Order: sequence, then C-alpha cells, then structure tokens
Amino acid sequence: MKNEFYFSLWRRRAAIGFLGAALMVGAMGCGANASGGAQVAMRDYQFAPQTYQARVGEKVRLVVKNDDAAAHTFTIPEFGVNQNIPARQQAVIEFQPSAAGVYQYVCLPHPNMRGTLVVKP
Ligand SMILES: [Cu+2]
Repeated sequence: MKNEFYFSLWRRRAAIGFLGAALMVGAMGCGANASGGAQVAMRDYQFAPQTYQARVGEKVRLVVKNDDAAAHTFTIPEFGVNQNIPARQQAVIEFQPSAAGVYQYVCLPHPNMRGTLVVKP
C-alpha cells in the first residue's frame, strides 16, 4: 500500500521532469536554429522581437523568417542591410554594426513595420 503511494509519486515526478526537459528543448529551438543565428519573425506585418541588442564590432547573424503571405524587406540603411524576403521564406542576414547607437530595422513596403536595434559600445 505504502509502496504503491511512493511509486505513483515517483511516476508523477518523472512526468514533470520529462515535461521540463521538453520545454527547455523547445525554448532553445525558438532562440536559435541549426544555421546558428538569432531568429527574427515577420508575422502579421510586425517584427518579432521588436527590439534587438548588439555590440559594436560583433557580427550579427539573424535568421529572418517571413510568416506572412506578402513579401517584406529587412532593411537597416546605416549598415547597408536591405534584404527582400518573399512570402513564407526566410533569409540569413549578417552585418557588423560599426557604431553604437539606436537604429531601426524596417520593411520598406510597409513603413509601419519597424523594430529597434540597440548597438552597445
Ligand atoms: Cu513588409
């Protein structure tokens, strides 16, 4: 009787542990992917995340995925970035911020679609 109680407790703990591990793997999958870049989504005519932090001189590598049915661009004029991303496609974008400051990443066809790039010294 007592043993059964402990066994059911153990089973519950094991289930919670497994769930935790699965959640962790899922969270890691969201932050980075196989090609080793931070993920930026274009969804419902918005960037996600809407703020991204980088450091001067450190290469930024982004995997930008367009989930919308319309083409978007990922554009940062100050760093010579202007990538067209067709509907339902993704692109790897690399650049090296050369000066600290606050910049915007924008979509040229949709002026309301913008995010903030903070480059720290
Ligand atoms: Cu757009």
